[in-house]
Amino acid sequence: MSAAFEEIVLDWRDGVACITLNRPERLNAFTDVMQGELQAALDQIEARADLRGVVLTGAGRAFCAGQDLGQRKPLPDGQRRDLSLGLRQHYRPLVLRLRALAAPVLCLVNGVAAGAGASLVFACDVVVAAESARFVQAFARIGLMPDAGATYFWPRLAGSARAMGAALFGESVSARQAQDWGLIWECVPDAEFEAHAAALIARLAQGPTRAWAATKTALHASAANTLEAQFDLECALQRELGYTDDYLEGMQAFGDKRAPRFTGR
Ligand code: LHQ
Repeated sequence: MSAAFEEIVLDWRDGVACITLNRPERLNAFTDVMQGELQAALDQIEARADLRGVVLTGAGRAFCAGQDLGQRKPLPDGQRRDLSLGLRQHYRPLVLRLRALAAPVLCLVNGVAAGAGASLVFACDVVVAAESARFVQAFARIGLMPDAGATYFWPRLAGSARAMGAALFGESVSARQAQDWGLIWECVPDAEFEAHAAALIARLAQGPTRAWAATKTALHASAANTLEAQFDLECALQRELGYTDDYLEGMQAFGDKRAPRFTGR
């Protein structure tokens, strides 16, 4: 099943929502239309009780070149723009909603991710990049600072020194380097990327979705929590998981020495 949008594609594969940013001629740069469509797609995704996962990727040779700069040109009458408006209206809800989804979000970085495109990647739970992909904190090149969550994600994932160097100098970080830095989970040779992506999507569709949702909640809460608070959170979440069908099935499958057949319930 797929829903009709102009600048993104939303495909459903066995309960996994696959979102493709789809303006390849502009390297999938964000427009207001695309942002509106992403919000509408998230409305549909959040409403699905049978959601097993979400995938975010880009069409063509790029993942996303960040904000479409054609939509942020200087105003004709010499007035300056309030750049916080678009950030609050579009990027903030997008990043926060992806983080809060009750299923894992997989980012398949098929090509270059720049500016806010290289922020959005890290709002996802697991990032897998093709070897030829690269991450560019392009903001300084146009006299801006990293935004859309970049100053939150990059230092937490890669450490302050690397986040600072990448942000100030805006040089490309290769997918291989990103994996070495701990920015992403995995860098995959280009020739294997498509098959690997399909296997991961199938894996999302068959996973213990509620356990994965609880895992992402706990891991995302970790950076701001004390050990005591984190322990309490683990207790609350694991308590819920003890009542799920997937836990029963997992235990049964273990006893039967077979692979579990999780339903995500
Ligand atoms: C583009 C873009 C683009 C439009 C390539 N827009 N056309 C900002 C402001 C306000 C508030 C909210 O927050 C933000 C957040 C941001 O994201 S700011 C940062 C915006 N992004 C950038 O500055 C990145 C600009 N792009 C690039 O640096 C390069 O294009 C990268 C490194 C992504 C890829 O380089 P190449 O592979 O050499 O491709 P290219 O530069 O030749 O681009 C191909 C075409 O895409 C080209 O158009 P053309 O008509 O010449 O074929 C570019 O103009 C267009 N394009 N990015 N963001």
